Amino acid sequence: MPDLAPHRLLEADGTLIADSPLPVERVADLFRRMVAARTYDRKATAMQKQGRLATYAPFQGQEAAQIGATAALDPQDWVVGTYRDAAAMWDHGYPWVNLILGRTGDERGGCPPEGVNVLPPSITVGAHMIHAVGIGWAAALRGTGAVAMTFFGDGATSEGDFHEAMNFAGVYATPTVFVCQNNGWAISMPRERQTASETIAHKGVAYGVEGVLVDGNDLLAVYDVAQRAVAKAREGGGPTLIEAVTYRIGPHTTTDDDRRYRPDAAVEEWRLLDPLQRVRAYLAANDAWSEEWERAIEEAESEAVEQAVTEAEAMAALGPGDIFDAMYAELTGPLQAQREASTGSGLDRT
Ligand SMILES: Cc1ncc(C[n+]2csc(CCOP(=O)(O)OP(=O)(O)O)c2C)c(N)n1
Repeated sequence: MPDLAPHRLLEADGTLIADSPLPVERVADLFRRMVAARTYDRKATAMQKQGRLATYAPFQGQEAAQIGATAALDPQDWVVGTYRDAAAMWDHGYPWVNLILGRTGDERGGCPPEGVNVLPPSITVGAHMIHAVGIGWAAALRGTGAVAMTFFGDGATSEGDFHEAMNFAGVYATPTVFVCQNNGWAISMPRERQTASETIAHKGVAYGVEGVLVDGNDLLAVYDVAQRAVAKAREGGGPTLIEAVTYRIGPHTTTDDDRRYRPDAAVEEWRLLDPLQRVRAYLAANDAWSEEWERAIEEAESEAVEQAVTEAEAMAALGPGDIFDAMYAELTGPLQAQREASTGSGLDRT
């Protein structure tokens, strides 16, 4: 049975309460990545308001849950996440430009560079966990040693796909690490009404999958449990279900008004548990942080995101014929005819 007290290594004030699984320099590098991710999140939210992105799902408050977990992966491993997992995806190599294209509805966003083992974000809640199990199973059959890590929310654990994925992973002992970011909400549905399970980590019991509860706003604790789960999966020990308890500070997406269903006070309470502030305080206590350094990271990343936006906006728009070329290796007769009809219609802008 999972422990009911979430695993924690860093207190909210940055005090380390047990041995750190990482040296200070490595923690500083992970902090840099968290700052970079938050810079992207802030800019993407602003760009949506300027009408340059369609909708955007902010992940503020969940940086430790995502980057603490992906930090435990090797490049050969896979990340399979959702619309809210841009930090995890980017951290594992998915370029900002692809994420931005995806948010403008441009399908090219879903095609990362060769060798980047990250699937495009799943908008269908829960469906991608099955893919992560399949990827892990394939890796096990091929003996590559790769692990698939999948990210999803508390709401996704009420989907049938979650149960199918967990069941298969348990039976076949696939190298899959399930990372549930319990951020308190599934749009306007609070966690208490989502499931009667005491914790989400407990849901592993029924499938013979080890469940682990962790403070999702504690970078070191998330890394600690993730690296143990990844090592276990790589050695053939099967899947783990990690429940990272965190909070969605922003609205569900830029189309949501969260003030209509949750009190500001709750959000303010969680702001005090900010995952970046915790690591900042820890690094400062170890003489490994300065305001100038953090500002320089923000400026550099802001510039990198600007460049990605310029690149995305400069791309020629897709034409009707492109869907055929992107979807099929070979066109059947009727599809060929449809392609010709669409590109000959004068609508093709390529
Ligand atoms: C199969 C499916 N059902 C419903 C939706 C609509 N929907 C989009 S996000 C969401 C809530 C998901 O909540 P959770 O899994 O907790 O993730 P979070 O958004 O909090 O990160 C819902 C119901 C969807 N995209 N896919």
